[in-house]
Amino acid sequence: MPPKDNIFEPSILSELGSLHPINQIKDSISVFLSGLGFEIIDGPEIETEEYNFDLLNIKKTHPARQMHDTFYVNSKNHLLRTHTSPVQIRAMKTRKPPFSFISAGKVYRKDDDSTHLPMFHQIEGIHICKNVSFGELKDLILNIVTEIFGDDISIRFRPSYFPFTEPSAEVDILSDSGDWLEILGCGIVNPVVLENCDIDSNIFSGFAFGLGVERIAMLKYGVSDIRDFYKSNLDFLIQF
Ligand code: 2U9
Repeated sequence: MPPKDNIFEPSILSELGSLHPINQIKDSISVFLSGLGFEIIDGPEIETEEYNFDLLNIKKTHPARQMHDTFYVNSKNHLLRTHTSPVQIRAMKTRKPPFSFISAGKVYRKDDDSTHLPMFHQIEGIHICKNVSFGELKDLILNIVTEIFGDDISIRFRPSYFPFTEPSAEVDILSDSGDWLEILGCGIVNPVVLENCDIDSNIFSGFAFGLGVERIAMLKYGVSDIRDFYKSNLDFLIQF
């Protein structure tokens, strides 16, 4: 009788292993942005309400702050970061502009369905300088999206709202079937956020963007269920 789970199955033994597809995409976007001059910064995954919400101009009444959207830790003051933006806030408070940062890593939200998970990965970038323009932001976003999806990709900017950027936009890519699919968000950093970090908004301005790595991976590889990335199913993972 063969063993029930054949651990000597040749295809498993001969595989050297490789980076998880989510880390492959996270790393390749980070390397690309670091080549454009963005400094890669890191920070804690357990945050305070002040750094995760208040300093980003997310008001006390904002729905994202509710218990059923955010994982609070012990007291109500500590939480699992819901985005990597507090990493940039910490860097902005301790450094003098001009600067360009990217933060990449795990974020946590109370979500669980075929397109959302309670843990996912984000990459965010911020560029603070004198006389920053929305045109420069559009050019950078087109470069990022082209790097991920290739030269033939078409994008559009759609007006949106985020408390930490003003004006804000969401960016869509055009799919083969003619549908516009949301890929990332961006905007001009709200002067309130600059002032919260002791940066004079009369002298400096900036742009920022954020993307969900799992969403990019789903669109790039045509994966319809985000949970497939975390089932540890080698037949699925070996494809990347
Ligand atoms: C600071 C100031 C502004 C980062 C930005 C977005 C727009 C955005 C979403 C993409 C998909 C989150 O993972 S997602 O759900 N993000 O749309 N993020 S602008 O703006 C910042 C960041 C840091 C100090």
